[in-house]
Amino acid sequence: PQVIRREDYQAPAWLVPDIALEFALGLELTHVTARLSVRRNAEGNGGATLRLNGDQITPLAVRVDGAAVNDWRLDGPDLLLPLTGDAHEVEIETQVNPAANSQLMGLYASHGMLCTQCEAEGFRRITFFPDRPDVLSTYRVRMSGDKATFPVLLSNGNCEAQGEGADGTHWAEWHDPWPKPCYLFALVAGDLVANHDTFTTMSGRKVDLNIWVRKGDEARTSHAMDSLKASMKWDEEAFGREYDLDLFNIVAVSDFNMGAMENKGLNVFNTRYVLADPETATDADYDAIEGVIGHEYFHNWSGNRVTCRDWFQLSLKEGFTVLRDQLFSADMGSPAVKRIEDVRVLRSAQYPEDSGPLAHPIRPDSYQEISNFYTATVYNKGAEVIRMMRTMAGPERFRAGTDLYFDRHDGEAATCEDFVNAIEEGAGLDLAQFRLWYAQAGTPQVSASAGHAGDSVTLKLTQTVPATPGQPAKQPMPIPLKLALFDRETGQHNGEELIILDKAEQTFTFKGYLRPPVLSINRGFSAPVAIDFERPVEDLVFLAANDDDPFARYEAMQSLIVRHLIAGVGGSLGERQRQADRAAIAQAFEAVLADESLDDLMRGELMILPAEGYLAEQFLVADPTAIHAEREALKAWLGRELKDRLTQLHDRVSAVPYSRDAAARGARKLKMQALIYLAAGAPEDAKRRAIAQYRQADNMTDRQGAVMVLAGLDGPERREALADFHDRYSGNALVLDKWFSLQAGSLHPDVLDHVRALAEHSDFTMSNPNRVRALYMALAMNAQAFHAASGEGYRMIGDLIRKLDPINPQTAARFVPSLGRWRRIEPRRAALMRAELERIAAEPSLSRDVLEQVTKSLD
Ligand code: B3K
Ligand code: ZN
Repeated sequence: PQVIRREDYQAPAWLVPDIALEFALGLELTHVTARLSVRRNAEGNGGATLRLNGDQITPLAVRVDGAAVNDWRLDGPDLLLPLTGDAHEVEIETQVNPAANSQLMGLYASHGMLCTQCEAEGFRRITFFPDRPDVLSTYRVRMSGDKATFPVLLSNGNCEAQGEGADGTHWAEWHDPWPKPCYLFALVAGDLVANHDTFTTMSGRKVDLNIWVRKGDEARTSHAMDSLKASMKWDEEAFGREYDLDLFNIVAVSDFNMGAMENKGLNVFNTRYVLADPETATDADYDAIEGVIGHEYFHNWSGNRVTCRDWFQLSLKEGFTVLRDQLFSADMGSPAVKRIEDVRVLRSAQYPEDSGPLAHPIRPDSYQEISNFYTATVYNKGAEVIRMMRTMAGPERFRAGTDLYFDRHDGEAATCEDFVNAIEEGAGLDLAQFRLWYAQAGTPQVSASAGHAGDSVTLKLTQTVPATPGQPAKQPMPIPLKLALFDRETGQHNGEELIILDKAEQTFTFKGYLRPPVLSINRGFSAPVAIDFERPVEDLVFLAANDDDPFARYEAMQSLIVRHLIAGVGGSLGERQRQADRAAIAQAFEAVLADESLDDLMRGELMILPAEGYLAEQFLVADPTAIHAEREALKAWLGRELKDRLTQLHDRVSAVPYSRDAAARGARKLKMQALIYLAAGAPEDAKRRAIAQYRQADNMTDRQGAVMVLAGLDGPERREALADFHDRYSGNALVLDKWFSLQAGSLHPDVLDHVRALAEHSDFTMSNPNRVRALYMALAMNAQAFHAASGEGYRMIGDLIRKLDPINPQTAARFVPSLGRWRRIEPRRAALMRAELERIAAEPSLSRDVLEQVTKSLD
């Protein structure tokens, strides 16, 4: 397989300042004429040949400066065209079949509409073009098609003309004044209706906003619209970024490979990040919509106005934009809860990536298929790395840095190095050593130990960055750690400090402490590192009750639980210790339940047990079933021990009427948590409560929560609830996705049988990525089912990958990492996982996507 390397970057030989595209639209046949004005790049050192990328397309005609030519040739999928001068007009005709495009890359059909997805390399499936992000062009797009089939015709920028054609056709002409790389091109044609609104920018530009959906879905777009307007306002205030066109369109499509896409002026969204009403969307869905709408909107600056030079720089736009959407969501809701959620995602999705066979730095050095690098590392760790710069500089100086970055690179295709330089200069930071965070993969491990003598506290810290594939030896990195030293008696500290650990080993001294204080470290999760701090349980109990940093408080509770569960799984937990630990954990829970200073959203957060994936990370070689059992046992014990408190809690919050305010959302979150513990500790009681909650539910959060609990328990109520849920929402694809997920992710012992039956269900289809993920991602993340001793869970995911790969390689490849973690799993299961990977590898014609992931996982 061909390996693309970062160090091999070369400036493009030819530039394409302008492109005019003409589409004769049809669901089964779309004819494309592309007129490229090409100019030899003074900075490039290519020859006289113009290389245009293609993918599963053939040229119908090639013209240079108006005359047909035939001295072009194909080099694999690419078209090579010899040119004599320095500037030409190249015209190429191609045709595609959107209905047959099951990969959902390029131009494809979905429910009778046409839409595009070009990032990263989908444009080359539409026409021949230098498909690389450092070739920026101004686009003129003319499209025509049957008016009844495609009443709405959209592309980037502004619609400059439209009219009627012959035989019931019509046409529209769009022009985008902002030069952009082809991955930001978009076209949509279909029978859509819009929720229309306007937003006036800080300089007084009135922007028309449209959210386009299929008929009948309009009523569920108001939250998305509110989120869009809030994003536009927030970016002006928080980053000084203003919208730059008179029109902003969002289109919702139900067949989509990922969440959404930031095409200039025409964002295309997965319906699941647009449509919401209380009856069909959970509170988590509402939050996700706000976050994704924000994320795509923020890309207008971090990604579109300043784009990436090459795909190795992906984190330049993604890491930064994730940070921006995190800060936005924090400002819209609870910053404390948002921070905890972000860290939970990082730990359960990114840490395993960083410690597995697919580990890569946030700026990778090589790839075979770029689609495989839209990862939690590039996105979420990328955001953490930029957040550290912000922490070190402080928000104001960081803002000066981002201002400089946008200013300096507006209209350019930039690199991560450009970003770091701008922050360094604008914020006044020395980031020389910090650049290692872009280059080194692996989660740094920090060990801490504290001593006390006289009035001084000494904190000894060591760091190691683990070896990762291709990177056997690492250098120490600067790790910014926020900390506070609490007096045990007063429960107070003298202010938060920021220390930078930038050596392999370092000691920090703090004076003025007559009593040994309790140390709160990595507050706010100031660095994405794992901290190993041996300390007495009392200190954790103290912090869990007293820490004024909400993240640190959560962290103390988590540590208390993590260390107990690890000892339990490792078999090193004596009965006395088990009782003592449990008592401490129950005490911490009681404190959380009783603490009047906490709001319910935060209270609910503090009650969530550490995820199994994160627990597995604590072991060199994990036994997922043992981890699952130990965690369930603690849950059941807490459910029994705190039964009265939990039933009181469930009663209290069940009385809170539905609204979207924080108090009511907090109530619903606690309702869920209370039911989860009761289901484990007092199943009969929980069943009754869940049934009542299901019947009374006037919103999806409560209804889904009740079904989730019932789906894990046995008995006729389970069947009844699932059947009712299915029938009630049979016309709503997004809710049916939940119906699949709830069963595949349930605690029921027969999940594998359920999944097997669901795969045959008439509502299941391999052609819709949401549906595939709903069933199979839920299974892959359900430890007890996926890791069933028989290996059947592995087999089902392996079969899925083999079956899905020819249909949709990008989505198929997303399932490989679950099997790829075999090295970190106990040997018997590891062998079964490996065998499954080998069975996939033996397939005769794997996609580049799956092949890369599988071979790297077997290496
Ligand atoms: N930039 C797109 C992701 C495209 C993924 C292509 N495989 C969405 C986003 O991050 O905003
Ligand atoms: Zn993004």
